[in-house]
Amino acid sequence: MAIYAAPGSADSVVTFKPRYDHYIGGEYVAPVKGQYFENPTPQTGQTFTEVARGTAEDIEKALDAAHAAAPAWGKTSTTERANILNKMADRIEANLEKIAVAESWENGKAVRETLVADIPLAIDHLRYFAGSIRAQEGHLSQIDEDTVAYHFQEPLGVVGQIIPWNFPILMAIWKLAPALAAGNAVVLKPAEQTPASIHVLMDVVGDLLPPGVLNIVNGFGVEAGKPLASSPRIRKIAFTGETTTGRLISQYASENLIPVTLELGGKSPNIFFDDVAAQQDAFYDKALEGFAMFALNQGEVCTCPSRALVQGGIFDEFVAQGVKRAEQVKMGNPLDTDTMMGAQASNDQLEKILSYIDIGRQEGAKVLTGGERADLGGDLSGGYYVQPTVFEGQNSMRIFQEEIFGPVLSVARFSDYADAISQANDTLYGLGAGVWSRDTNTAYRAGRDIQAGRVWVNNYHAYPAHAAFGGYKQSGIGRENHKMMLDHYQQTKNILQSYSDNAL
Ligand code: TXE
Repeated sequence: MAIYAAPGSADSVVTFKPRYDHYIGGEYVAPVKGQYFENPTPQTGQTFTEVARGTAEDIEKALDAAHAAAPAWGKTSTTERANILNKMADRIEANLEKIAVAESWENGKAVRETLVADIPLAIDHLRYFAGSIRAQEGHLSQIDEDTVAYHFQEPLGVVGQIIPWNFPILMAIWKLAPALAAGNAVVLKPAEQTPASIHVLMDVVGDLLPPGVLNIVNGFGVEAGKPLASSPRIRKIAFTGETTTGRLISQYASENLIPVTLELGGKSPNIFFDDVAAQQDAFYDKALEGFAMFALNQGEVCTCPSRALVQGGIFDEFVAQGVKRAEQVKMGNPLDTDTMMGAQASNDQLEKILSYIDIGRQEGAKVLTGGERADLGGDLSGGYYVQPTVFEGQNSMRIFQEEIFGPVLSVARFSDYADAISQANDTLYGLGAGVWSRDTNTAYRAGRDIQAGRVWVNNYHAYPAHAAFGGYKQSGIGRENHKMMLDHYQQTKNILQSYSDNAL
């Protein structure tokens, strides 16, 4: 049993169990095959707990529990469901520090972000969907004098959700809040890199939901994720992860003819027009901060602004100052509240990032800063740390085209508006983008011309619950956040009623 505390109050002490089972039907259930896997912290590389290694048999058990719970849960009033979601939000808020520390310990991300972003956003998301479901109104069509078409939103029933490791709690809540608000029962599989913090969350909120409404099966992608996503017993699958995995999920779903929502990879352009440097003022400073945002969450964000496109007139000076800003990103122990960038989430991810840094060098891109694994000394020597790295190169290079998912920025120059849009759209992906300009017409036009589901104008990396989020092109299908997401977890029942006794 391990206890870890962040600097702060006694509330931040987390006690991880030595072993986590699956959470099925409101209780912890050992895996049918009796196997467990080790879970290391990226901070030091040391194992701190072991976790049930789920298989198809465990998924079946969870689906049994979900099917038993779904009919009654789907018939609860929207007020009742909203109250439960609000209570979940309140409990998380009361345990915010503990959950933030757990996530930071397990994922390697800086606790100052989990404290002010990941967990508060999760809380707000629950409250937003508690409000949205109560505000949802049906539609009525007046067909003729005696005939009315009613439209009811009904839950889908039992749904599957598979999430990644980069925002373990927030990704879970992004998917759970609308699914539960809409009246579905859920089987969720967390990423194998970050299963424990979800169980810290379940210890806090699990008792608020009727048993079986929310079930968590741990395990690996092919062993536990595939049997869930390909099960004929789910009515929808929601997935966040790599684009190649998303393609598989889509294939499984097509066998069962169920809807699928996919939130996949990205290679987001961050475009800085010449007028940004018209004055060295607060706006300019904000733009420099936007440039350095590639290091947020160690670059492990699907919308990481990993390609900076900077106009020729300001390129040299702006990039030099942006690099200085990146060098001020303080790396360190993720549990120190002044650390801005912590450890990569896993050894695999560390190796992937380092291999892309090699690829960048081999392609002839110039390293402007960073470019190495970081050894933070002491206990942290075995941790998965990488220096924030900036390359200068061309958009055709692999480091501009392939998702690295680390603190690695690739910078290229553009000449004019058309060139900016052409380079920005020269990618398989279309998840996020940034546009920085003092000229509102240029900024607006760029926002419309970029093929991406989310374009931040004069800001970046904001994720309010009521702004739709999702991908164009190979970055995904469907949207998350915003009340429009309820549509992904509901089906429409139309009752076409005649109020006339006249013959047909
Ligand atoms: O992703 P996977 P990985 C990108 C990022 C990263 C790369 C690999 O570039 O370097 O993907 O990460 C489950 N059937 N993103 O390997 O494999 C898996 O267990 C069912 C971007 O972690 O897609 C985990 O729960 N499920 C991304 C989840 O899918 C399967 C966030 C994600 O794992 C499965 C994460 C299968 N066949 C990584 N195979 C983003 N868009 O934010 C795997 N899984």
